Amino acid sequence: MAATLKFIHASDLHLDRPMSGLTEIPTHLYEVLANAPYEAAKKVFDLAVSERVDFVLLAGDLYNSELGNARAAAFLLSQFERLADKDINVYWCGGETDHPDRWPAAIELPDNVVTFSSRIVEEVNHEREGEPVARIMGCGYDAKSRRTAGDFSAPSSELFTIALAHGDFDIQSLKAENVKYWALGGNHKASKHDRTSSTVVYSGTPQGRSPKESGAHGFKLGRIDAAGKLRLQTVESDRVRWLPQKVAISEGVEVHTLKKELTERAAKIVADTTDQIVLARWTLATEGMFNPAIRKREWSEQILEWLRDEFGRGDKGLWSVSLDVAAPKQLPSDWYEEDTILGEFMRAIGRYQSDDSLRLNLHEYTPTNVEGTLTSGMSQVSQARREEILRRAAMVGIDYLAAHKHYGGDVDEVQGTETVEATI
Ligand SMILES: [Mn+2]
Repeated sequence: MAATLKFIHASDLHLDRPMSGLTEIPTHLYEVLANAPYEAAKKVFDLAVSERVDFVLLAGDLYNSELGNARAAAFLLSQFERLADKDINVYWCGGETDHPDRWPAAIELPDNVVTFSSRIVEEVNHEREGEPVARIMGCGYDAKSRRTAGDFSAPSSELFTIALAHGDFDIQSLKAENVKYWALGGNHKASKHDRTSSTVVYSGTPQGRSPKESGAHGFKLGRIDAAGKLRLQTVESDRVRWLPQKVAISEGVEVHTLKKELTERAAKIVADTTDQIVLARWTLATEGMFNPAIRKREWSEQILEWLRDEFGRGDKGLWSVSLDVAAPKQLPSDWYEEDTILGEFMRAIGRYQSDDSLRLNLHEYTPTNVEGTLTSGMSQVSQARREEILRRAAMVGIDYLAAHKHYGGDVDEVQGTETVEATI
């Protein structure tokens, strides 16, 4: 059945929020990174025009109205005007950063833009040729009181009813009857939750900004048929994509073997993406006996440079941000027996590794004014996390106390040392 109503749902454009998590930016990526939020957002409006949707739902955090960013406001205005030309409405509810009431007074929003900034839920009908075809219930962001399903309660209607809001909602409570679609913003990761009579959707941000926002990002295209059935499509719009890459290697890996493996992985990344620049953070997780050679900074720097030369320059789409060799699972057992500060340290670590009842008491290292939830979070560490923390702690100590074994001297000589394997 042909769609009788078509809409786009996007949120968290954060036009003026830059990329983070890069310690150095190669010159050929300056412009791509600076423009990525705008390019991603433009895809939202481009699709609205090419699909001739009825309206666009923008669920907050479009830009930061406190910063008074002229480029962001000008961009939004020109996109809104494009949509006005095509008779496409915009329903925009305020988020944490973009109170619609703080839109520059000197620039008038076109008539096709309907804003929701009040903390009270407001209701408008979307009309086509003078006839209402959908009902939109929206409100502004309210940091203090959490909205509940009750705020959106509405009498039953023939009209397809949409709730538009920004915030961290208790999804389980959002089952207000008569609301078919919840167009939510505030979560940068997209998610969809099917409730008995409605669909709750966070569209996510069209462009991930940091390693924490890894993976594909985009927005939603919804189609409602004459029977009122919703079909939802995810549209990828990110120009730059963070993708963590974990590669399993053996401690004794040969560089040419590793390069072969990385080449295969790189080919797969490029094949799996279309026009994105991928920002890869590589972690080499190791198996086997501790090999100091692969933990020399020059070793990982060389591999990183090779990755960048091979796949990252020119118009190639894979930029390797960093390459880390994970803490080893096994260390030479005689280090635990030495009558040195290193030996003392390793024995202390070993006690924590072999006796799970010894608490890490990480909260003792936080400032006293830290919130209670964070403190209690730190006192509850999973087994896997505990092992990882102890391995990393061991590596920090080794960096300071075993520099002569680790980074100094001849690598082959160190490798040749007879050691009994100890699992830590
Ligand atoms: Mn946001």
